[in-house]
Amino acid sequence: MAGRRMISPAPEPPFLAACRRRQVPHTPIWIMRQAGRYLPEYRQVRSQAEFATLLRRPELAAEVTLQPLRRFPLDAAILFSDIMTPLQGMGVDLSFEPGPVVKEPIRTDAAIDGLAQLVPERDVPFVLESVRLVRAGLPSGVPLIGFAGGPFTLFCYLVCGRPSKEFGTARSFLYASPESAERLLARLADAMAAYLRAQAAAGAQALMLFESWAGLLAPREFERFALGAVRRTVAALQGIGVPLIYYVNQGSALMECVAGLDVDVIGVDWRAPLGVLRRKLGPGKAVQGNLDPAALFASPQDLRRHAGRVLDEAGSAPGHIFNLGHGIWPETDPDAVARLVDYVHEATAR
Ligand code: 1CP
Repeated sequence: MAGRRMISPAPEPPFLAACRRRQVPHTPIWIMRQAGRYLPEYRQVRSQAEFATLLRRPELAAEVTLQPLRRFPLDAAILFSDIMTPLQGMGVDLSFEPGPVVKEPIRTDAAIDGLAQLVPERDVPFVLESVRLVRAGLPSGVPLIGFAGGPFTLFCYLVCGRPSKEFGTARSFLYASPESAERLLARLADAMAAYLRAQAAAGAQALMLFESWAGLLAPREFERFALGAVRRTVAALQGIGVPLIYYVNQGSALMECVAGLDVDVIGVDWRAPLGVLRRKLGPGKAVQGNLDPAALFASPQDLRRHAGRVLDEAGSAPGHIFNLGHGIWPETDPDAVARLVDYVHEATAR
């Protein structure tokens, strides 16, 4: 047997194991918007380059993606990009001020049909190059999450043209021109499937859809428009071999609708306890969430208590990924993130 060694396969990273509802050595944690403005090192890079430039320069996008991983023992990285990036690849003229502003909002069939088909390798090669660079720089136990906007969330920005509290123009479009709305949503659904598939081919190890604004919809409109479109994306990704995560902000009233979606993980905001949401989702889904981002402003002792409550609510069944219920705020103290990550790891070590 001289010279021969048994090489046991590397253990599955806790984040991927939790996505698949397997046993984990500790509850994995990552933070929505973990690469961003609350980090001085991000602001440093950002002071040298516009946000739009960061997105298009793979070495900068990769650097910013890796920054939070150097500070905190997070269980996953998320690609630094924006949900609007692939729309630029489809010919949409937009700027970041800092939220996305679309020069000519899309409100007619002619404008919908004028959207170019997205061919990721041709139209957004810099995103795929960023994925490759990040993978090369990440330790093997820390998977990279690729992402796209949920079709309805992209629809909101395209129809309204800019950030909005209620996205009234987009929501009234659903009622005024439902067939046109479905047409635009189908275009977006297909484009995001192609975009996510290309990210996985470039090395992304999980894929997340950010449906930030579908929680504004009534249940029937959510089902018809938002879920209808995301089902189309998910159907086009079946068999892709990496876990799929569907995050729906303000979606606690929609969990029964979402339970039937063919994804591995449902991401949720903080407005309902995880235990209640898990019961509605059933045993076939892992959950990701759901600490209020505001809780990071609590004293260290209280932060542990709030995070502990999320862990208690998640329960002992496998399939919980700790996260905030929405993106971290720019005013957050990075030391609070460090304490949260350590606490979740210590409290759940098995
Ligand atoms: O000035 C700057 O630095 C730009 C601010 C910024 C950043 C840091 C924008 C503009 N986008 C991003 C990065 C970003 N956006 C990431 C990667 C960073 C990470 O997660 O660590 C991701 C995943 C997003 C996703 C995104 N963009 C979403 C979905 C998640 C969510 O928060 O709901 C949405 C809705 C957007 C649109 C967008 N882009 C930028 C802003 C400020 C916004 C929000 C606008 C609004 O409030 O409607």
